[in-house]
Amino acid sequence: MQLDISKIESALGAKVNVNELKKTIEEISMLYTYYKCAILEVETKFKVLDEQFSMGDDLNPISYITSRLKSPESIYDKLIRKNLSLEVSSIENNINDVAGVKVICSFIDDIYMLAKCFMSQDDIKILEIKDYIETPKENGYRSLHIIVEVPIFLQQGKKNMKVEVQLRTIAMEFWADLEHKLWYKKDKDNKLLATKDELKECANLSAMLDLKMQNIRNVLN
Ligand code: 0O2
Repeated sequence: MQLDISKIESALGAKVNVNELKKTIEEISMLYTYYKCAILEVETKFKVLDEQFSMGDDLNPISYITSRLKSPESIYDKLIRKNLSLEVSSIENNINDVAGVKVICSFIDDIYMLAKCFMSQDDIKILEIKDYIETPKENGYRSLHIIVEVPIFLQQGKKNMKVEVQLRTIAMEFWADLEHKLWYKKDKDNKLLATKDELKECANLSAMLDLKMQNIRNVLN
């Protein structure tokens, strides 16, 4: 990798140790590759479940799956916010959502059915479950978050990596996506607090839509 050291030094306003910098960059790139592999493992698990369920009378429980790797800026913001070490090892130890997989389901019941199947797989270690569907966040955010450790199999052996899986319905995703664009993590003027209430009202409306759809499904089935 070619580094423009003078540019980095002028941005930092200080001299840098080139060898140390190169080593850190290599370590971070390697870590990102591991997280990418972990995402592939988790995505495959959900795709397999989706295929299997689509063989019966039911439609596919999964609408679609997306994944993302947290940006280095966002990782370091979080480490700084939590007053944690900025060493590369601190990323692995302290940040649970570097690798994120989002599973968008048709119905609320599908979320819990898929989560149960996924969590019962014997190579998955569950680290934390946050059920923001049962207990929505104050702003109305709903989603089921499961933080797991999943093994990836490398040339030198097995390595366990953390992945945050978010399961939600299409309606929950619709709301979270727009709220992320409009409000989440943005400093808003107090004058705009009324829009916060309106966003919460929208979250409640979309939750009602989910319940109605689930009821219709229950009746038809
Ligand atoms: P981004 O930009 O999506 O990457 P913790 O990890 O427990 O220290 P954290 O990260 O707040 O604390 O955990 P939580 O509550 O499980 O949230 C993790 C992710 O869920 C967030 O990642 C968002 O993607 C999503 N999320 C949580 N709350 C909200 C919300 O109110 N609105 C929206 N739209 N998304 C939310 P990041 O890293 O915060 O953000």
